Amino acid sequence: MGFRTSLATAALMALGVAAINVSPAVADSAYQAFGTRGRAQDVKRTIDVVMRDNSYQPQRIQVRAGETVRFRVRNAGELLHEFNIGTAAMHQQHQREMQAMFDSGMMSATSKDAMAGMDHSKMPGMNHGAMNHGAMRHDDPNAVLVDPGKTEEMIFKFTKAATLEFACNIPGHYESGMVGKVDFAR
Ligand SMILES: [Cu+2]
Repeated sequence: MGFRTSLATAALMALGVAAINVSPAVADSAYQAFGTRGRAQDVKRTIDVVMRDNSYQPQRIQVRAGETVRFRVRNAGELLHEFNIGTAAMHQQHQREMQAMFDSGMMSATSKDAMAGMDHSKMPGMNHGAMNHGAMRHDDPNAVLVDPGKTEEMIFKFTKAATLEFACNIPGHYESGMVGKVDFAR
């Protein structure tokens, strides 16, 4: 079971919600098939991405195998959005995990940190150390969640060409158009 899946499940149980059986068909570390966390000193190019409700600008990006790219991701919308690079199968799984986090109240439509103000002592069994709420998804080098009005950066190294999409896995957003193509230059 992946890290995020465990968190989502732990949150559901802690909140007394019936645990959803999220059975990951794709491991959370699946990004390692095509990339890894990039180092700032290797960045030669920055790609600016603007997210709105519900679209991306640009809708297509081009990268090279071996390239380290800094993504500067601005959320110009009024809703919470994600910039996540992965295969279609990875996005499908993340959509299930996101749905579980929304259902549990860990996230809301406008904030990745919906539980920040809640009293954690009333949630028995929760691993407070690991539950860094909104920050948890920042552990994934291939994804960043951006609150409305904010800008976040993500440095990713593309190690291998693959069939990839960038997408927002907040419930309903992928379906309404928050998905774009990653092209690999030859
Ligand atoms: Cu979105």
